[in-house]
Amino acid sequence: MSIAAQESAEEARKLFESVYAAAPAGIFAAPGRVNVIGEHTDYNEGFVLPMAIDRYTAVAAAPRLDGVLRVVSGQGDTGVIEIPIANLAPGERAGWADYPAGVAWAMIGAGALPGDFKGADLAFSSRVPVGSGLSSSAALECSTGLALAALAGKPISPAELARLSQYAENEYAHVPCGPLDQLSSAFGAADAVLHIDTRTFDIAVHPFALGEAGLTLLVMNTKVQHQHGESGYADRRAACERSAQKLGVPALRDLSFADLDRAAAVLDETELRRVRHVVTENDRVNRFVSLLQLGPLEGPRLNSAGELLTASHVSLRDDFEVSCAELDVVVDAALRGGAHGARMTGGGFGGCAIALVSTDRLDRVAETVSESLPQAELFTVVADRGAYQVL
Ligand code: GAF
Repeated sequence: MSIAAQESAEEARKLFESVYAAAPAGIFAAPGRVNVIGEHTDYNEGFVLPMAIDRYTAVAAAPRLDGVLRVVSGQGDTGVIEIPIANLAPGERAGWADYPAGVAWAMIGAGALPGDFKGADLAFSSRVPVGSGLSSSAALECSTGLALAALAGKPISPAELARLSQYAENEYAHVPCGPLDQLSSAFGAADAVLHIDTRTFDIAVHPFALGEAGLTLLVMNTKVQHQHGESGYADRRAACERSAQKLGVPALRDLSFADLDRAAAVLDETELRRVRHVVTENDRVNRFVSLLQLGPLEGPRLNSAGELLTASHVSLRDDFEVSCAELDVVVDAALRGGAHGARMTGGGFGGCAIALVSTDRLDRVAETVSESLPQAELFTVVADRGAYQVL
């Protein structure tokens, strides 16, 4: 049970009852995520280390019998959107409803919903900030998938939920994301980070009870909105795939430090920097996990962990070039204020950064960040459980 999920569930229930004038058959919740380290490695079949956070999208749901999917969100001003199931097909992007519609479409196509699926009423309420790099779309997708599967009486595994949610985002919403966000939302665990090998989808769960170690994870939302579909995300992904091809490997995951000299002879200067980020970032993820395996983050281990986070940011800023001025400002300010390490999290081009902070320095760090970027919204997060049926 997650208190945060229950709060969102209650909001979704109220919305459902006021909009559809009936009681929902069930309420489901899926979290956003913070990626602790391992950025832009997932579509290179590399390593990531996310945690699900205590910010959820909840959906109250009930079946329909007339072949219509109706969706409404407490956060949007679009009112109720009606989508005939027979019309579900990828096309022009139409807004937030593409995500639940895409999941229904993907599930029907994969047999996770019956071919004669008769529709549903869905009411969403979310506390995951939209477009801020905390995976609001994955939370929307995974909560939808759980709800529709339950309404149809066909249970869905977390792996299938993540896979179909990513498929919907790629093929229906036309966002070329990797599997990081959906795996985090589906598999998240309280007080734990997930060490995911995105080639095999093997997941190792490591304790990450920061509070017990006197640590806090601070999220710094720059309020600069990103849009992966329209940003340089697709460009970065294409550069990685092109570089792998030029180097004759299935994915950049297959390169080590030793390959960087060879890469310098084959790639142009920009491609080389993109590749160097991916190779060094995979290494940083695995070094971070090694530190966690040695015990709670304290003393020299804490310093090393903080250095890895900051090195990740520098690499994303300089080699991968997906940071932005506001992200750099909050990261620098957090470090000046005494954070152990800080970095942008998620796809970049805006959105959020995170800082690993000793709890007794939290006020000082927050003050320094607020002075440097007054528009920034600051909040703390803990690792919470993945998608589940709340009621
Ligand atoms: C976004 C994408 F959706 C993920 O798949 C991942 O590539 C991330 O950016 C960068 O690590 O969140």
